Amino acid sequence: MTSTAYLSLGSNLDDRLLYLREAVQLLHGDQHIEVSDISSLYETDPVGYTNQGNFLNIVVELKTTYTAEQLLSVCQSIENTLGRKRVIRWGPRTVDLDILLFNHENIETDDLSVPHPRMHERAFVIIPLVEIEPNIQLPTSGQSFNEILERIPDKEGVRLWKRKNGEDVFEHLES
Ligand code: GSY
Repeated sequence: MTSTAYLSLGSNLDDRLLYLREAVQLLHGDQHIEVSDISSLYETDPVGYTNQGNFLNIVVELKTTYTAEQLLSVCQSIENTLGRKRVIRWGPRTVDLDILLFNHENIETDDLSVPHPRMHERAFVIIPLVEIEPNIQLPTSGQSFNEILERIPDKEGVRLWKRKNGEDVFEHLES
C-alpha cells in the first residue's frame, strides 16, 4: 500500500541549504520513498530556544510504502548520517526531519505522535505546508490548514528565502 506523508525539514547550522538538499536526496534515494513535492525555502526565526541562528525550513510531500514507524526510523537515520548534534535540547541542528502527517491517520506510540503535536502552532510548518497542499485538513479536528494559518501568530518570523519555480520538484534546492 502506498501512503502519503508530509515532513518538515529544518537546518540552522553551517551550509543549511546543503543539509536540506542532502536530506531530500537521501529520502528520494530510498527505494520505498518518492519525494513528490517540495515547498519553497523559508528563512525562519528560531522557535522555542531563541538564542540560536535562523533556520531554513521546507515541507516535503512524499509517497511511501513504509509504515509511519519505518519512515520515522529512516528520518532518524538521515539525521544521524548528516551529523545532527543534540548538544542543547531544542538547540542548533544540522538537520531535523519531523513527520507531520501520515495519510489521515492518528498515530500515538511511545516514539511517534502523528499529526505532529505542535505543528498547528508553528508558522514555519504551516506556511510551507499550505503552499504545497492548500486543501488538507488536520485529521484530529477536521480543521483546514488554511483556517489554522489565518490564526497562527508569528507569521512575520517566516520569510520566503527561495521561491519554488516550475515543475521540477528539486530545482529550487540546487544552488
Ligand atoms: O522542530 C524542528 C526544529 N526547530 C525549528 C525549526 O525547524 N525552525 C524554527 N524556526 N524553529 C525551530 N525550533 C526548533 S526546535
